[in-house]
Amino acid sequence: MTKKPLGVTTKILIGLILGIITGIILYMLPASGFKSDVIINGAFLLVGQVFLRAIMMMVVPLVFISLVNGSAGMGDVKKLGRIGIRTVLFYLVTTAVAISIALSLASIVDPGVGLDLSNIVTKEPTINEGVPLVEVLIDMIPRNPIAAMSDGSMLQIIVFAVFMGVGLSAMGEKAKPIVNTFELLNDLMMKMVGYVMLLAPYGVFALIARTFATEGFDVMVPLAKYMLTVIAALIIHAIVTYGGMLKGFTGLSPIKFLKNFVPAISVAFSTASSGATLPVTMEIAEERLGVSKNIGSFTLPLGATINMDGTAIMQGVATIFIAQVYGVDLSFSAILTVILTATLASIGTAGVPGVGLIMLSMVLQSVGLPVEGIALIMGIDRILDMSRTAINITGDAVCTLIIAKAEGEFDQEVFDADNRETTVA
Ligand code: DAS
Repeated sequence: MTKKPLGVTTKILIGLILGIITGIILYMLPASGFKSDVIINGAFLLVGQVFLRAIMMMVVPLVFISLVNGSAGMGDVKKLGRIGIRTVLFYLVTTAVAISIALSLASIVDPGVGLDLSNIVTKEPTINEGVPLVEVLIDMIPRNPIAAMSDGSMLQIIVFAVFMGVGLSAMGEKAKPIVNTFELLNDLMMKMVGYVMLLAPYGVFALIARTFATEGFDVMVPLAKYMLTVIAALIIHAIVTYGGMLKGFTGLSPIKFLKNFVPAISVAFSTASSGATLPVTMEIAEERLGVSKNIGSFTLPLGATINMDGTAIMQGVATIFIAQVYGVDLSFSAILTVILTATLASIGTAGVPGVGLIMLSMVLQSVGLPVEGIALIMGIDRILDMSRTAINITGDAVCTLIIAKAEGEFDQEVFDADNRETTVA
């Protein structure tokens, strides 16, 4: 019997595991020109960045085309409005739950108590004054949709594409040629994403191996309690909140969801970017989770931008950690302010590496904590960024699945299918 070739999903998982092992081995090997120049900053940098750019290249055209296609295909504006409100509500509530879990866990663990951080190498933190919510809402309307696309302003692209889709669906039969064209273009985008996915196993390996080979593990020791508290809160949120929501709202198996969603989680972990992972998240949602194109093309780009539960968790733990290091006792109203600020802060931030740490300065300022505290945790943030990005996109997919099922735009057969690989080439 001929051996079934390994599918892309399995290869990505192998790439992830081998990447971690290779990176740690390289980290332990003595420093040498060959190791750093040829392997880490040569081969791994090249393969990792080529893969990262290839998926980034797909984000704007895929989001624009799939959103026009999805909102035009939605049929009526009332349904679009209902789905929009449900989606935003789900995202905001899960983010508030996420940061509440983080604050509670951090208040029990006390990661910042009794720490001598004088030997931590501190870098200048990036200060984010934050943008008032009103300005964030106004800024969602693009002055120039082409400029929004060239800048990759996701919320502005979403607003313009949905508006265009609503116009197309209101035009009825007359717009059929344009709607058909967008349907074909959407299929083309998915085909191109499939080709890019062929690179994923190698790209994931190279990105992970390079990160682990260059990460300063010795700096992690004094911050181990902080890191473990963030990771524990991420895991609790994934199991309790997402697992509970999935089981409660849809009756679907969280384990089966996880098995279907592994490729997207692997790409999110290796790239530390929800935005870069978006093409993979959208393809997996449609081809392995059974979510209809119309729903996924609307809720996932929105989620990649405004839904960052993992980020909110880091911000919650970091706020308690920094307050404890500086000996500040946060009042209950300050804790509520942190929950509100971090939830709102996640709305306007694009899903790119390190954005959560920049937004943390806004959260700290809201409760009068010294922003310099960010410098204490910057050195070890990369590994946490990768982990929380994986949670960010998982939250997007769980909310999308719940809404798709509620709207009758879900294919149980696709979700239940076994041993299927995402279509490539
Ligand atoms: N890396 C961000 C993302 O892409 C998350 C973060 O920085 O907190 O979701």
